[in-house]
Amino acid sequence: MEIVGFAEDLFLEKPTVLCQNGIMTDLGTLGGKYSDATGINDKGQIVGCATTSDGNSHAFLWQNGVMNDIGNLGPDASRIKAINNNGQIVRCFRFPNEEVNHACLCDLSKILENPAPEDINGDMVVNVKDVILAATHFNTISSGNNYDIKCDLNDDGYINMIDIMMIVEKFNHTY
Ligand SMILES: [Ca+2]
Ligand SMILES: [Ca+2]
Repeated sequence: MEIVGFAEDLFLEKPTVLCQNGIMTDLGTLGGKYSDATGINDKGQIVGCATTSDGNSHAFLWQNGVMNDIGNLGPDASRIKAINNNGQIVRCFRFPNEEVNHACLCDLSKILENPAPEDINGDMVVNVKDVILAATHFNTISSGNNYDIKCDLNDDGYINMIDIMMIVEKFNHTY
């Protein structure tokens, strides 16, 4: 049985630990003082969030003894919650001015390939230009005309408000 979570030490620093058969392994952080795991799969891949040396919270993937930074997921409500054996993650996020959490299934390999999918036009900043670009493909499906996979951020074969809101959520983010 494998369990992940954080263990507090005397300095109130909270690195994530992996507990395997009673043995605790410190997974470390991304350079900051805190990390927390939210999911583990049968392959031993672990996802969660950790602070970087500048104090920002980033999502991480831990595998084969190494913690990989997979980017800033935006506001606090945006979190990776789980990972399955196919490397798909459950991501939770909130639309602005809403109290309800939404969840979507995303492909982790795609995030590792392209940590800045919301920057659709590739100019290293997420702004209204990316929203407009996605809006020109609004309400299209993967089997139809005018569909652009770059705009289908949650990869569900349909470009709709969820994809637009995923861009808005990262608004003004620079890479
Ligand atoms: Ca952009
Ligand atoms: Ca979509």
